Amino acid sequence: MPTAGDIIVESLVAHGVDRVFCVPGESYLGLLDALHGRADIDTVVCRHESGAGFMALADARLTGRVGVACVSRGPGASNAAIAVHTAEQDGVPFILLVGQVAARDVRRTSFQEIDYGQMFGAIAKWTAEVTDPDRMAETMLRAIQVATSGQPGPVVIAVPEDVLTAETGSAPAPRQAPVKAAPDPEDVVTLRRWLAEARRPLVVAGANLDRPGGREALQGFLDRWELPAVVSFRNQDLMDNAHRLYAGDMGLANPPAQMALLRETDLLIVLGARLTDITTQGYSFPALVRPGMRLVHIYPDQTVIGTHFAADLAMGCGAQAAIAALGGPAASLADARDHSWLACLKAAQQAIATPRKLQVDDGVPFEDVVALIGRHLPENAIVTLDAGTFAAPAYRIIPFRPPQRLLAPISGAMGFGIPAAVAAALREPARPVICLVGDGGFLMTGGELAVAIERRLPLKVILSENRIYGSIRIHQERDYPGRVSGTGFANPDFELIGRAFGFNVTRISSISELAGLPQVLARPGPEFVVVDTSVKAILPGADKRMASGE
Ligand SMILES: Cc1ncc(C[n+]2csc(CCOP(=O)(O)OP(=O)(O)O)c2C)c(N)n1
Repeated sequence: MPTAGDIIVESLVAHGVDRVFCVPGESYLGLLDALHGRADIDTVVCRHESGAGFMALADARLTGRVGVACVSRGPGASNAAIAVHTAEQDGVPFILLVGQVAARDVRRTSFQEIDYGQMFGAIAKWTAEVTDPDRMAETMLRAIQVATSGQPGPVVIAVPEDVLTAETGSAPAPRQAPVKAAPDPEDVVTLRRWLAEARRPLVVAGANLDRPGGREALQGFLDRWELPAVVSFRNQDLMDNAHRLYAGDMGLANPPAQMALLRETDLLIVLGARLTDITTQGYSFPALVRPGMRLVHIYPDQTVIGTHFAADLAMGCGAQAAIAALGGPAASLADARDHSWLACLKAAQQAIATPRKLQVDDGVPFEDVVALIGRHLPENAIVTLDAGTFAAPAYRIIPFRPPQRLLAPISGAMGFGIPAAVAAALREPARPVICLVGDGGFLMTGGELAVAIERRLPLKVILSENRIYGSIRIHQERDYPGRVSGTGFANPDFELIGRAFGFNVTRISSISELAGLPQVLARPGPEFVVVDTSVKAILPGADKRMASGE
């Protein structure tokens, strides 16, 4: 008879999961045993539960399936909490499987015991503790369904160690497709009319299009209906940034002139995005509560549309379903659109994307590094970013073009970049994977490069060394000029660290040395590049447009 642990594994496999990320614990030996010897599921052993969780999220974003991490009770689950939060913020389907104390000791304040319902109640979509092995299959079915449907997100399942090893007569959860909702036919007729008559329509394209076929559907929709689009926060890889209809992204602080242009729209179609604080520029675009233009919000979760901004059409369906239903225009739109406005939008985006020429004497402006990478990015590259000010130019300057991918923490979580790169290289071994990371973020999860050694992954890591928590120093200098506190640090020898992890190491200390970077990145093996990054280039006083990349 199968154990509850077997039921977990079989249910995951039935839903297409072929890889899980773990840090082991004695609390879930039964699950590890169920994974033993399975050819259909790869168990990736990580060094920190945050790394395991971030890897699961990056993997989920690349596969479109649920990401899975397995961790031990108390300490393991606590380390993994950042991935649960990031899955919630980034809208990524994620299951965190936690070994729990033995069933008889639950709620006795036992060693390493936590009530996960309380711990994760505010950030997980659902949390369950399974006390009956016969309910394991049902729990897995619900976990996968909740994690993948509507607004995808995190689910936490805790299973006492003795329940994991208990036998059950129940069958594993069979594959069940996520719920799909179709748009209302009357709304489709209305929106087709509005699309045909709008002078200055604008699409805000979001993460719901980050799934198989989503990018092609978006581009076709924009082309057919002659619609300019901005992408929601950190979703630059949804469309070709050089396309004439790409109008940029909703970032941490878009320039006022660009925002003034965007506000001229007479039809704002939010397509597969949530209207969160950054995408709405602090709930100012569109205006709370009456948007000031026709607002159409299309999103597969009815609980997040029409909640802050009154929508003229609130369509609770997936972006691709809406695009398919809308078809194409019945007549030419040549006279409908305000072409000078389209041109102004594109010009504004191009101005933002133009690298600045910064003259500094304290190292390399990281913007120069990013600009060079942008010019030489292989057409199938995957770029992973950590959180930090070094990443800010990447969102503006790198001209992403599908199938290139950007994996960045929408939640702003430091420590995401390296694990995401490891997971991406495991999932897409034929594609170049480049990780940009700061010296602060690297030391949070850089240990996961051990997985890259074990799996022989030819990662390219570019580490920005500026010896400060730069993003925070920028805010500090702005708010408390000259009063540096808690934002500087000393570093280990990163070249030695890179070598210790089996990388070929290059240091770039001056702008003249930068020219060799494309050749380094073109080499086949693992490369670790340490850049002596200028601080002067990012602090107030330099042209600091959108400098903070937190
Ligand atoms: C886990 C986590 N801790 C703290 C922060 C706050 N934070 C955002 S950016 C940043 C500094 C990042 O420093 P570094 O990686 O060195 O990059 P830099 O900003 O210097 O380019 C900090 C501390 C965060 N976003 N995530």
